[in-house]
Amino acid sequence: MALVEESRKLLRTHPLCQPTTKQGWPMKLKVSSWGSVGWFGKDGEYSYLQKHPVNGLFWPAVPQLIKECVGEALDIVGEDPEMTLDTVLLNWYQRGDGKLGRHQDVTEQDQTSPIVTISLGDSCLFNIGSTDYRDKGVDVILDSGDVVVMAGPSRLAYHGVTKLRPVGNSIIPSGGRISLTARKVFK
Ligand code: MD3
Ligand code: FE
Repeated sequence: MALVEESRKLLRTHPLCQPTTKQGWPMKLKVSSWGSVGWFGKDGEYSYLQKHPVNGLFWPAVPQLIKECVGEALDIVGEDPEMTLDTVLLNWYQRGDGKLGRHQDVTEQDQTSPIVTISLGDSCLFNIGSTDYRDKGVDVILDSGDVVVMAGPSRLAYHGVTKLRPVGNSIIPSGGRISLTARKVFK
């Protein structure tokens, strides 16, 4: 699958790194990015870095294929398909223990533009609630090829990746899940 090929190409120059939570615990996923900035967590804070946290290289430009997929998704739901993609975060979830605790996406300066995510590889159980953290939310299965657009009030909803579903998938035969999340970070 071409998006997996693009991901593998990114990781040859910009290898996966494991972020830490604000409390300093290693997160159960690894990340890399395309774009002018890339999300990372270290030293007790979450931020957008201009360079890879280990090798210091600037992030590569967002591939045309990803721009096209994201633009088409935005167009389908009636959002601006020309939205600037300041970053595309690649999250890697290992089969077995990959997960992401419940959180709101608030590292961005622009917290009103939509967020678009493409899921690849293993399916996962995803939970989405509301802007009230006490809301238990609903569980949704995200399968390979699913594209989610978080626009309007859902943009600030609490969400998380509960667990992977360890069943064979043909595009990442060794198992695991990749999510590609496109964002406009700057206003
Ligand atoms: C709901 N990623 O990177 S994707 C993240 O599957 C993140 O890798 C998850 O949460 C993943 O921050 C979830 C779907 C998604 C992305 C952004 C959202 C759901 C969202 C923003 C607001 C609400
Ligand atoms: Fe998130």
